[in-house]
Order: sequence, then C-alpha cells, then structure tokens
Amino acid sequence: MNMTDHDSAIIQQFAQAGYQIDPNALSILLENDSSPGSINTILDSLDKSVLVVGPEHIRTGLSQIVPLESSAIPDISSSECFPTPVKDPDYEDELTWDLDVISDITDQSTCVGEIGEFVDYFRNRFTRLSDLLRNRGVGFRPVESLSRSKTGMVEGREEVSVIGMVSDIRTSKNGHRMIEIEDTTGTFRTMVLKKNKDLFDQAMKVMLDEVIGLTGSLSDDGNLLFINNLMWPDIPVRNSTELGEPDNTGLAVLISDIHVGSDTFLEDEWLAFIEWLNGGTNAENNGSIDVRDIKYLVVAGDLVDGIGIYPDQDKELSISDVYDQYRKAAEYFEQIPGHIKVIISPGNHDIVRQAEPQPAFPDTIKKMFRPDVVFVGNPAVISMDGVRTLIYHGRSIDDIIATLPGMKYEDPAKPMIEMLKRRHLSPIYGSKVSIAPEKVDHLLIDRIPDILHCGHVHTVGCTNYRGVTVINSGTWQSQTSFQRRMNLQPEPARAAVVNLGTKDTKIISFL
Ligand code: D5M
Ligand code: FE
Ligand code: ZN
Repeated sequence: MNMTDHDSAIIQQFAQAGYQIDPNALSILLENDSSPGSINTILDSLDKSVLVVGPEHIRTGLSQIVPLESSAIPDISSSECFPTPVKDPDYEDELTWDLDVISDITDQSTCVGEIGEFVDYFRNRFTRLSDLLRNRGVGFRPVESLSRSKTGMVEGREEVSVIGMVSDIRTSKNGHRMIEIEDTTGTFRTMVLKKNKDLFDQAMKVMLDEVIGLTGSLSDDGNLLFINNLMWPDIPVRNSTELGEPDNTGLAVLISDIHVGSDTFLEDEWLAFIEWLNGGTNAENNGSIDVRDIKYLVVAGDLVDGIGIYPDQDKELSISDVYDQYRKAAEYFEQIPGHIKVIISPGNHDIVRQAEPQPAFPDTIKKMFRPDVVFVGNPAVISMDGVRTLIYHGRSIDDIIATLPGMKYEDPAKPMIEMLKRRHLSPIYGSKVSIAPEKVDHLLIDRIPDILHCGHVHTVGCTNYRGVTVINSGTWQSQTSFQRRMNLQPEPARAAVVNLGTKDTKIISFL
C-alpha cells in the first residue's frame, strides 16, 4: 500500500490513543469516513483490551456514526419492481402467530476482554456439558482420582469413568490414538488401541476442546487410561410420544446467505422468490404449498456481502457502501407480504462483531427495515408456534469439515449432526471461529431444539437426527472466485419450507 499523508495522520491518531491499526481496517476507514471526528467516535467505541484495531472494530464504530438520512428509507409506493403484495384479508384473519425469542446474546454480553474471562468461559462450558453427560447415569469420577500413585483410590483393573475436556489429540508412533483430557482437578493421558476398530473410528471423531465421557482401565503404572467406551453428550433417542403431537399447520421458510451487494448475488432468482411469496407461481417443485400458509421467514445470517470481509472484496461488489447494501436488503424485505413475520440473525459478512456469539444488528441498520422485522443475535433460539428453533449462521461447519473424517461441503447436514452430538455449535476453540469468552457459553446446546437452522457453507442439506429437524438453507449467491479456486460448488436460490406441525420440509428451487 502506498502511504499518503492522510493515511499517516490516521495511523498517528490511533497510535496516540494507544492502538495500532490493521491495514484492512485502514482501507475500510478510508473507503467510508476517515475524518478525525469519526475516528474519535471509533476510538470511543473500542474496549480497553483492544491492541490492534481490526475491520470489525471499524465497522462497529462506523455503525455509530453514519447518520441514517430519511431519503435512505425505501419508499415502497415508488418501488417499480413489484406489484402490491397480494393480500387476502379473510384468509389472514384466520392466521395467528406465536413468536418468542427464547435466548439471544443481544444486550447480554459480559465480555470485556480480560484473560480471566477465558477461565470462566471454559469452566461454564465444562460444567454444563459434564452435567449433560452425567444425566446418562454413568458414575464419573474426577480426573485427579485416577492417579493411583497419588490417592490409591483405583483398584487393579477395575473399570473407571471420567469426563474431560479434550486438551490434546495425537496418533502415537504405533498408530494408537492418544487423547489427553482435563477437568478442574487435573489432566490425564488416555489411549484407544488401533486394534479396536470401531472404537478407533469413533476416537478419530474426537475434537479438541470438546467435553467427552470415557470408560476404561488403567495401565499398571496408573498413568494411562486404556479406553473401551467413549461417550458424547448427544441427544437421547426419543420416541414419537416424547416428541409430542403436531398441533399446527403453519409454514416457516428458512433461508440464509443472501449476500446483497455482491456482484454474484442472484437478484433475478431472489425476485422470483419474493414474487412466489406474493402468490406468484414461478417456483419449481413447489408442489402443494399454499404460500398463504407461510407465517414466518427466518434468515440465518449473511444478509449482505459487507465490506472488508476478505482481501480485494471491493472488486466483487455491486454495491460498495455497506449501508447501501442494507438499504437495498430492506427494500427487498418491504416486498414480502405483511402476514409473514421476518426474523433476521447475523453472519460473518454482517455489520456486527465477528466474534461469536454475535449480537443483533445495530439500531442504524434495524431502522432501515420495516418495523415488524425481529432481529436476533447469532446464535439465537426462537419459538415459532411453539416450535423451538435454534438459528446459527454456521461458521464452525468449516472447522468441523476440516477436522472430522467423512465430512464434505456437499452434505452440510452431517457436520450439523456433529454439533448436536456434542451439544455445542462450535466445539473447537480457536480455529476459524473466534469465540468471545462470555461468562455463559451461548454456543452450548442446552435444551434440545426442534429445528436446527444453519447456513454459511452455501450448500443445502435437510435431515432428521433423533427428532431434530436439521436444515442448511444454502445461499442466494452464485459461485465466487474464491469458491471456484476451492472447488466449492454452491447450491443457490433455494428456500426450505418447513411445516411447523409435521416438520415435513420441502426445498424449493428458484434457479
Ligand atoms: O462463506 C461461504 C463459504 O465459502 C464458507 O464455506 C466459507 C468459504 N469461504 C468463503 N470465503 C473464504 C475465505 N476467504 N477463506 C476461507 N473460506 C472462505 P461466506 O461466509 O458466505 O463467505
Ligand atoms: Fe455466506
Ligand atoms: Zn458466512
């Protein structure tokens, strides 16, 4: 980058306040508002733990500056692309909605960026996941009691069970799988012998930082546990009576990764989707769906393409100002029939902090949208007509696919099942997903949802795992140059339509 006097002045203003500024953050600032007054507002918005100011800090700061001009609010009456939404007052009278936000980080964040917070965060994760494992009725003991030499508590070859957070995984030079676990009392080495084929395959699925239960017998010197059973918190197998009877017939449409503002955003297909919601018939495989039964529309993140998310992104944008991207998105959402309640959660391309859990959009963005849109954080649990739906953008799917054998982008429901087995949306700490050390682990799956809805990987998947409807809703963006290089084949322009009573799901294509 060629440094101008203006650039140097900006860097200096940050330096004087005690911060370094990352080059990407500087570019975003230059593309938007780099006046000294704005920089002061950005500086005020930083928390004291920040050393290097990154793109997310600039975006958060800018969101507090950019005024929302009234002319920016879309004027529906002057919009030319659409007919007035089809309304059927008699029919609408019969619809009732029951929408609740059950859990959401927004306005609940406790994280200020101190080292001690990581200890609390991991303790919260460990305690709650071990409680879920304990519910399985196995008598687990603390790690420190395994050391016979220290306590003399474990006799001979007696079987013992422990719960631990995985602190290291390796394959030994003889091909056995070594798993080091840790609880609040200590660490311990455990091993799965390669001759135990099925167990060994299971051990290959163990991930760093997840909490597992192990049963095994100790080595003669008492320093190693030979595993003969491995347990995840998982979801119990439930029969249909435990799952309850369907008592409603409303439909929810699940979508994600719209990427408004990208030059690969599929506007024609998106407009076809909106027309379909308005009673048009331009969908394939729409079978017996009566769009008048659609009561909810859920967006699981990446509403817009954003700015400064990846290098040289500005060359792939059709709308280069992030606020204009949201204004355009808001304009599209104005065209969705009024009887559909819209719920929007952010993703890694959106204008909120990158670290998960992410809060809902700032007010500057919310104000652009029609007033009945419900904005939630990422992740969030909502209830639609009593159907508990866990919405998570799904960034950890990249990490799960990269780590576990047998996972691939073409089948995004599989890594989502792994989240349910681990009762955690992002088990690995410190890979692609950056996790903010909140006091309470918001990524933990405490209560079992009826639906798990993710996006992010731009492919579509739908399955049922032990009574949970698992849906990845794809994207409205065609293949990007990055995805072409990675040979990632998106499945764009799909909407998942779920019957909230039966959970029957249809994937509708607008391609
Ligand atoms: O991510 C869409 C998918 O593409 C997701 O699986 C990640 C992958 N992707 C996209 N851009 C990158 C970069 N720059 N590095 C690694 N992986 C990437 P989305 O969040 O919609 O961009
Ligand atoms: Fe995306
Ligand atoms: Zn994404």
